[in-house]
Amino acid sequence: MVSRRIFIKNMALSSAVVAAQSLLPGVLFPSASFGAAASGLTWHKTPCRFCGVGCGLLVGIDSGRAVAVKGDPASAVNKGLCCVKGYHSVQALYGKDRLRSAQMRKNGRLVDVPLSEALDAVADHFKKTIAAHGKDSVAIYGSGQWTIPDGYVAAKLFKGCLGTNNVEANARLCMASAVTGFLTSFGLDEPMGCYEDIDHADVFILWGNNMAEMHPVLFSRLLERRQHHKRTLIVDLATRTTRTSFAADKSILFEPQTDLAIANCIAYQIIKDGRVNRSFVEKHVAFKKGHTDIGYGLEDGFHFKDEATPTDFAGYAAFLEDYTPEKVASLTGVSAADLRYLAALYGDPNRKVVSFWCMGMNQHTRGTWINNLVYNLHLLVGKISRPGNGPFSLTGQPSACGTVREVGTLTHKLPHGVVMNEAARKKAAEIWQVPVENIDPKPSHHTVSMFRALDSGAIRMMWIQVTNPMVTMPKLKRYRDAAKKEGRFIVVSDVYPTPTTDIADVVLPSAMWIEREGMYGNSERRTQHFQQLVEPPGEAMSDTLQIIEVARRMGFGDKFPQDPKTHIREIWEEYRRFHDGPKHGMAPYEVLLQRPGVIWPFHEGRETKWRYHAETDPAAKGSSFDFYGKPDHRAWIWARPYEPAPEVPDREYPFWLCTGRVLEHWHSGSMTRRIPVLHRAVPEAYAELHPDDATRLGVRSGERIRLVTRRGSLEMTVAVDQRGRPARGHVFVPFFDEALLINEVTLDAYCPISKQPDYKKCAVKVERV
Ligand SMILES: Nc1nc2c(c(=O)[nH]1)N[C@H]1C(S)=C(S)[C@@H](COP(=O)(O)OP(=O)(O)OC[C@H]3O[C@@H](n4cnc5c(=O)[nH]c(N)nc54)[C@H](O)[C@@H]3O)O[C@H]1N2
Ligand SMILES: Nc1nc2c(c(=O)[nH]1)N[C@H]1C(S)=C(S)[C@@H](COP(=O)(O)OP(=O)(O)OC[C@H]3O[C@@H](n4cnc5c(=O)[nH]c(N)nc54)[C@H](O)[C@@H]3O)O[C@H]1N2
Ligand code: SF4
Ligand SMILES: [Mo]
Repeated sequence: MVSRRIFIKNMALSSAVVAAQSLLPGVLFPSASFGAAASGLTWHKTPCRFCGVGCGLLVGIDSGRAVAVKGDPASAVNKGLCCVKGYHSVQALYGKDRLRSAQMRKNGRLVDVPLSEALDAVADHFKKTIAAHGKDSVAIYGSGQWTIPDGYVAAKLFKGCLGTNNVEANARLCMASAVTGFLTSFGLDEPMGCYEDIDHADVFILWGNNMAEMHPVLFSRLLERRQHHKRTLIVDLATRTTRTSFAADKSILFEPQTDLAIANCIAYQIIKDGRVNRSFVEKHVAFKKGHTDIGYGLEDGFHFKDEATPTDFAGYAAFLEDYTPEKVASLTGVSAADLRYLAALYGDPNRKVVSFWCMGMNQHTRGTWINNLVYNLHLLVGKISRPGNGPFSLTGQPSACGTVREVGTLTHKLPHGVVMNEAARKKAAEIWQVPVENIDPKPSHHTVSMFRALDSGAIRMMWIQVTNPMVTMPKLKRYRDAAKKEGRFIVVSDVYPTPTTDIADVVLPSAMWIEREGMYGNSERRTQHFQQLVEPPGEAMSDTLQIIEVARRMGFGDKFPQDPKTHIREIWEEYRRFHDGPKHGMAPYEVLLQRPGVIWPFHEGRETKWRYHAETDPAAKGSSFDFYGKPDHRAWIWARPYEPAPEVPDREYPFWLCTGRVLEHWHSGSMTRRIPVLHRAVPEAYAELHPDDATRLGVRSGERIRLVTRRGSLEMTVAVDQRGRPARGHVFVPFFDEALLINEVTLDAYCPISKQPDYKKCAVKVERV
């Protein structure tokens, strides 16, 4: 059996990081250091720049340069451990082609200009565009890699000052279904539990996430639990065999999209076996139905609104009659015995169960539904909100929670509440000191719609920060053509040249991570602060300051702090006013400075690790559970059916295409491909095939195939049994390679409730080249 430390060691070795400096004899990874001698080395805490696990790191600074990294032993998240990306993260600061200077497009070419000239041009162009086409012709598209202050000032400038709700972030591609799942089931966003659940659980069920590669340090905590607690079971439910499957006790493969039927079948069987926690359900649960046959968002101007209609336990049980193990087995490819086994695990009163998921469930045209359906299981058996029992939606990016979800950098959101709500608008207007009429009560565009509006011309100017949409949007060609249309003006803040800076009219060089001060918020509601530790290169400036500089040039200087030394503290303390109280209180700035992260709600000096139970949550009334996010103080079980994916394999396009990630690379690869060991480990994208399909097509690893979908085609190298193994009839391609843009062929269908696209499923033809 794989232990936590061996696992982390293997992960590093397999990616060719035999970096001697990070494998000192006798001690695993005390640190990784790069270059300079360790004479004047000083260590400083910061959260990791990469994934949503949010490991605490200590970065070694010598002569003004970040030269070493170790896991922070004081961090409750990783207790001194770290994965390959974390260890090498500081090298991402020092790629040869870091952007040091602003650029503007002149006669078709990007040329260097002084930063102040570029900022003037951005402010000017905003004013002109708004004057000519109205406030809703301008937009900002940000990221779950925005720090909390970045997102806060963006929301304040656009929603409060300019008066447009055209504020979105790449987390729409990532966490939107998680958000709508939480809101529909509980009325409040973000997990009720925390990582400590892992140390109390007996069973872990993974619903289509490759945790060994995507949340490696957290996954190692599951392995550690298993080592010390013999009855621990890890079950990997997935469409593809990955390193997670190999480390699991049981791997179950299912057909894409059929997780909906699996979850309903587990619920059916729990009821059949008499395993429902009757008293919990009677006291704390309400039953609802919504619309069905809800579409896929493929048409421009697509609109859908769900409505909850009440039902009851009997109605819900009758609905589940369609999901007997025998019926579901043939649809899903999972045996009836395995379906009953899963129900037995959830239903066993003597086992604590944690479910984990990430993009397999969120990037799903029924993403909201499948989130609801997994909550249903925990609610039926009352395994929720208590140590070791809980559904846990994992976040991808370092601050998808902290910035996008908590600050609310989405079209319908405000830092507290939604734009549609008058009280929320009043509160925002009061804190922002803007007239309440400035804040538009109507949401405008979600991400896909925003890029479609760039195409139609409804949006003319877009500022893109900390995201690389010309690699990561689905059905890419349409949205790239849109951005390049006559009369569109694109501003891009980045740290390296990318396919997105390639289409920009103005490029602003950004100060990255520890080159500025900021905060991130991770998957377990933990807010983590970091100081500026090194100087940014050239004229590079933080995204927060860029926004403040543009605001000042547009006449909103008095709305934002102007002192670069104190601005982050001032922004944080202003932002904190939105979240006062036991339901969402955030820690004061001084507390963040001292600790390696603080879990919110932070109330009267204490963290709230488990929400919705009176023993652990000061906002919960009574003596047990209180799902106070809903007006009836109950969590909602939803009857949601299985519905098929919009595009399924057929004669012409006989394979499923799934896309995703690998351990060594971060998304579009702009940072990790500039870290030599990570780049060498996985230098280019490839198409994984099942060995039987490879034989049938007459191709072997290293040979070339062409992938053709209804959107376009792409040639790449085949990989058989290297990193992962897709099921028969499936192809898997990672999206980190800007030279092999898999999003040229993906589909832009989305969940009608969350508006999150489904990058995991479309139909593809595979041809030997
Ligand atoms: N190394 C590394 N780590 C990362 C990132 C990175 O770029 N690199 N990115 C971070 C971010 S932002 C994110 S969002 C996460 C993503 O983390 P994950 O979601 O774990 O990773 P992906 O590779 O996107 O998803 C692949 C999985 O989707 C599942 N899947 C496919 N179709 C279906 C389906 O129909 N239903 C279900 N339930 N599952 C399905 C498959 O089983 C497959 O293994 O990783 C985070 N961590
Ligand atoms: N095919 C396919 N596509 C996908 C997905 C998938 O599974 N399959 N997953 C989707 C998901 S879950 C996500 S989260 C997105 C991620 O998609 P993106 O956010 O578009 O990808 P990143 O590579 O993380 O882009 C971050 C950019 O910010 C830059 N950068 C780094 N630090 C800073 C900084 O401090 N300031 C500024 N201004 N720039 C900085 C980096 O160089 C990089 O260009 O991709 C989505 N797209
Ligand atoms: S697991 Fe995530 S947060 Fe932790 S070191 Fe690795 S990339 Fe960074
Ligand atoms: Mo993501």
